[in-house]
Amino acid sequence: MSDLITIALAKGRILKDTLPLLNQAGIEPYDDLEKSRKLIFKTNHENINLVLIRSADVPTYVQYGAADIGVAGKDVLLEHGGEGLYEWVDLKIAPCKLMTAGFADKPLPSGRLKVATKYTEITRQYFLQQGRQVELIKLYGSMELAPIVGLADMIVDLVDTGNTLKANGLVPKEFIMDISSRLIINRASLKMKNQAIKQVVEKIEQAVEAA
Ligand code: PRT
Ligand code: MG
Repeated sequence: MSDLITIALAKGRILKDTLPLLNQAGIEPYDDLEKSRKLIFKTNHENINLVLIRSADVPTYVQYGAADIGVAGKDVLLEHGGEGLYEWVDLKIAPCKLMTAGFADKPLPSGRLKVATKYTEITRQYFLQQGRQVELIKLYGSMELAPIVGLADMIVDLVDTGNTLKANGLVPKEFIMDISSRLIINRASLKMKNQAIKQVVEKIEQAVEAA
């Protein structure tokens, strides 16, 4: 009998891109993950379960072994720190860029810049590397509002089409990094359930290559 493998999936836009990969990998949940209100799902593989959680919680589930495998955005992984897990493969899904953004024409203040972001760890690193002093203002969403109401001079956020920035009168400025979702594996699970993990991961890797 094969070890039970739990895969943690992120709700929302990452799930949209993950489902076709899982399908291609031959891992099929019995329910419609995008419609169901359940949090745990059985699949056509008796030893593979899926759990559906908030994107930012995926690394935590995998770190503590509550899930053996997970799908998480690189942004979320960098903020988490990656303790207890391996970043195994780039799934090349849910791609976007992490950028600074602000007003097109407004000159920045000469003193310490105020930067509003959900991504405080990455942002701290970015400005530290550049030797620029900034004041970080942690927000949990709708960063675009911060410059408009004078809370911050600029923001750091994910940009895809640029439509959200544009709709709020902002423009992308400095490119920080490319972001995509990664397959992560609990370190202990990879040792203890090696064969079962490898079987699942190989299926997904093949699906990534075929995509
Ligand atoms: O929304 P909620 O707080 O419930 O959860 P979440 O934001 O964690 O989940 P969700 O579904 O938004 O997925 C977030 C993950 O998807 C991120 O961690 C990224 O890895 C990935 N991703 C890819 C994105 C985007 N593209 C993206 N464009 N996450 C967010 N955005 C947002 C961005 O923050 C901005 O508000 O979309 C807006 C910009 O998009 P454009 O197309 O207008 O530029
Ligand atoms: Mg979101």
